[in-house]
Amino acid sequence: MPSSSDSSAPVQAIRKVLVANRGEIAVRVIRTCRELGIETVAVFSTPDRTAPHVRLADEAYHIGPAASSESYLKQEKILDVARDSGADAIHPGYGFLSENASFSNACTEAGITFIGPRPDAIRAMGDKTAARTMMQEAGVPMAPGTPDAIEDREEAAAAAEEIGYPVLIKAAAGGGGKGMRIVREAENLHRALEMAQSEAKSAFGDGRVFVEKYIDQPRHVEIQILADAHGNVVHLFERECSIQRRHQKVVEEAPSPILTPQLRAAMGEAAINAARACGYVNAGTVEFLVDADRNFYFMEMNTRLQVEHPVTEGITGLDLVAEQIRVAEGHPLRMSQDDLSINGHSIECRIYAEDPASNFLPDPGPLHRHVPPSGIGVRLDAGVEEGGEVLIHYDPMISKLVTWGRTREEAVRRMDRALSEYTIAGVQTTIPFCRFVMQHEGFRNGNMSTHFVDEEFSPEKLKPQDSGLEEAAVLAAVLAHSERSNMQETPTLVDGKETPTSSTWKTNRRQYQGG
Ligand code: MV4
Repeated sequence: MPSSSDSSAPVQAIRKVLVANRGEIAVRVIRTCRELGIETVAVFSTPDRTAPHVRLADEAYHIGPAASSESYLKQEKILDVARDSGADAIHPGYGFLSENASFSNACTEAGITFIGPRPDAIRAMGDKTAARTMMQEAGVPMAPGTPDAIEDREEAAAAAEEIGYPVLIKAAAGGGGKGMRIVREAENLHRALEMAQSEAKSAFGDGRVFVEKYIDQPRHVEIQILADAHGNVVHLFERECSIQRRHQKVVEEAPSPILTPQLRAAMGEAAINAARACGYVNAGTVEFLVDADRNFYFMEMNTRLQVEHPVTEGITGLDLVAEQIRVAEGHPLRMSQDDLSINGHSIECRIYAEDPASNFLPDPGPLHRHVPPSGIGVRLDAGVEEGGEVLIHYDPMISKLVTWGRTREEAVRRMDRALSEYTIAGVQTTIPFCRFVMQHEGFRNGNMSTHFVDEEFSPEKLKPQDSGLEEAAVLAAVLAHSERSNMQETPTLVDGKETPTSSTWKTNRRQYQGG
């Protein structure tokens, strides 16, 4: 067991968690709470009143209209619900308030445990130049670059000369690629600088930028870490996330097909040092770029539970939400690095209501049909269900399909099989695109970079049968289904119980009165 450097920190059991989120991640958190015997409180916007997370929680409170700014981002409203419902902790999920330092602080001030890092850690990692300086001091490998934001074109030109072209201009307040510009030649630097600064200013209200050596054709490899309040930090290996489109991940897997045990150990150690340097507590992710020669460079740290965490759960057998809760209660980690090992391979496909044939245009709408795949080695985390709706107000992700196999090949084949079973009608989805990826020779060989989608995918590569015959079969199924429900052959379910008919009432009354 890890040693405890601060044995005086109190352990405070969490009995009731408010989940400040919606969709699949809210469902994900509620499930673990239920397994742990922890009560759950859901919050919901008006169009989410019938959503799965509302039904699965023990209690649910309306917090406002559809717009996130008026509901899921309303700090005061959410804290009021926490107080009124007697919740002793808040889980923020990802997105929304999950990386909001002032919210983490406000929870603590209100005497409610924020299941996430402390505000100073969130703040330190939110400013990319501050994070760079901190990581430099901690000895975390980084691409050559300017330590601070650059003031003017002269400073930028001097820095770029020293670093060597090509360089990348990045926003200090950034992340997600906004305000980013590649510069291959000195003559383009000035224009790129101005564009990056104005884009950063309008996206983040902060025009500060810095310059880094551009790493060409990198892979995105991130390390999951877990840190307690006693100074113990472990890493839970890596996730390979190179299959992205416009900075949105589509397929993730663990372990990465390119890491050697030596590289894994070195990156794991670097990630642990990054977490220690900012006094990190909770689950977190340190993102790295890996170049063609397998050098790795710190990119940023995400101070939240990430969308793709299930692949790490797949290869470690851990429940990351359960570990987050234990750490938030003040327990020391229950495992040391030596207790951890990789078992098999896990892949996640994000299923979005987007049309891959039309430039991934979002296609929100009613889910007339949603038939999840199942079988050996298959997990589906969905935030919407058949009869529900993918709402236009939020992220159009429908679900995350996760497979596990003893080998990468088994996990890939299983994913392709599961995707082939997965039936959705009512909206266009990225299922055909994910099948394209699973069947791609480069992907099957584990040979991909962050340029994979741009370089390898075009709509005509989608299999035609994915839209033609299957759609007809689905339409037939929808018709058959609606006929069945119109005929009322099956009893209507309300809250998982049969609606009592007059005959069942009479039977029951007779039983009670006669008993
Ligand atoms: C880079 C890079 C190449 N060299 N930094 C994209 C989002 C932001 N978090 C950082 N990003 C990148 N930083 C250097 N020095 C390439 C990217 C990048 C990228 C990184 C990961 C996954 C997909 C990407 C797509 C385009 C660019």
